[in-house]
Amino acid sequence: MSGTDTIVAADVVITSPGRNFVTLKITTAEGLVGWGDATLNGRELAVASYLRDHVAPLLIGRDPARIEDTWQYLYRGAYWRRGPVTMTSVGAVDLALWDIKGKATGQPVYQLLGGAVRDRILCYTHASGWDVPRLLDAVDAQRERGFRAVRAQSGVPGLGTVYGVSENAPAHEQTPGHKPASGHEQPDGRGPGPHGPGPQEEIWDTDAYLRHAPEMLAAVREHVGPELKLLHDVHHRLTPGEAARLGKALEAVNLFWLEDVTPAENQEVLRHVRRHTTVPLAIGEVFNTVWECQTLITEQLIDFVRTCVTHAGGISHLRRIAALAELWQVRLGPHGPSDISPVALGASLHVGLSTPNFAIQEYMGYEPVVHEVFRHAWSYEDGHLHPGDEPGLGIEVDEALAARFPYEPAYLPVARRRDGSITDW
Ligand code: KDG
Ligand code: MG
Repeated sequence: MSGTDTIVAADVVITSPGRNFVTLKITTAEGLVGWGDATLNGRELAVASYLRDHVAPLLIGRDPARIEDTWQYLYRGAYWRRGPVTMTSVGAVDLALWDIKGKATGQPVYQLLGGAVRDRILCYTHASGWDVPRLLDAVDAQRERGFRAVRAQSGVPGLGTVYGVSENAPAHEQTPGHKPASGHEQPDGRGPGPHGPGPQEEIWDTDAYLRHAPEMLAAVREHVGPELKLLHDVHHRLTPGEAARLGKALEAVNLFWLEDVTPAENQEVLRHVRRHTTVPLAIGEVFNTVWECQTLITEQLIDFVRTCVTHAGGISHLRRIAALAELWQVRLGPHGPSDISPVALGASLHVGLSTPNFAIQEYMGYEPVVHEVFRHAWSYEDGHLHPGDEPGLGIEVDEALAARFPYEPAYLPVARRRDGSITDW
């Protein structure tokens, strides 16, 4: 890179090949193009506007090589800091600038981050089943695809859809991002909200879940034997006491991690959970900065930090979180659901290949058309991912194909307790 290149355009591409993705495209005077993911499931247009209306004008004329300075400019310079919309926008710019730096130097981004510290990145995928027999089939199917780590979720007896697991849902589900319910229909047993169109709603019953989860996970462990890494996601739904009880009940299952046991805002409660169980805890997919991770890391209240490269300020900031976590033997296991695009997944893999305390990458996979819109050098093989050796992030977006899939309003579902009150998602 000459150091004299400048950013001449910053465009936002919104596409919905089965689900919504927001992508930032930065173009330089020398003709380089960098891509960044800016997808925030269910709030996509807020990030698109933040980028188009508030960030893109500031980027024009800047030196694309000055990644850290641009990060500081958009974060500290904006006065209003943090939060998912801001940090996803900053993350998208950061990814696009690393992509440009890689293309300008002819290097894959992981080389610019210090080079590979491992040959490949362990990943985990999802298996879901309405009941235990169907869950075991789903787990077996993922093992046959080579996965050595599987997140197991099931329906709960007496409840309808539980976090995307419904009687008719495919075992290899996508993360929810449903179109608004019309107000009357009951797709897959889910009810629409009482106030007309909006997110689909599910009923949640903590007691029923706590009766079922230990039995369900013990059945999976017995079925798969000791080696498969098993994970389970609680989606922030328990109180500290309930979380401690669940952790204790799951100790014999030997989980790789138990995720998001309590709502992310109240970090103090993790001290209580830690006092009662040694089950490894993973938290942080909704965190956006190192400051939200600080207490959990420095007090060793978690074992894995789940911050996502695109929602937490990009490669530059995820590396800072990793550096802090390394001091406290906390490892990274970044969020990688189907509602972040293959651009973010690729960026996460460049961090993963070059960061010592990167433990595992979530990998749900994508529908075939998503792989066509976002062509990528990263690849899956035998339970592992690799970012590939193309310059930059190794992603090219087929803009003509992307344009054939216009944005569709979609929401994550909402969960209510049996008495009608809203519970954490
Ligand atoms: O958009 C939210 C989903 O990505 C999230 O709920 C999925 O919990 C999730 C996970 O661990 O992948
Ligand atoms: Mg999760």
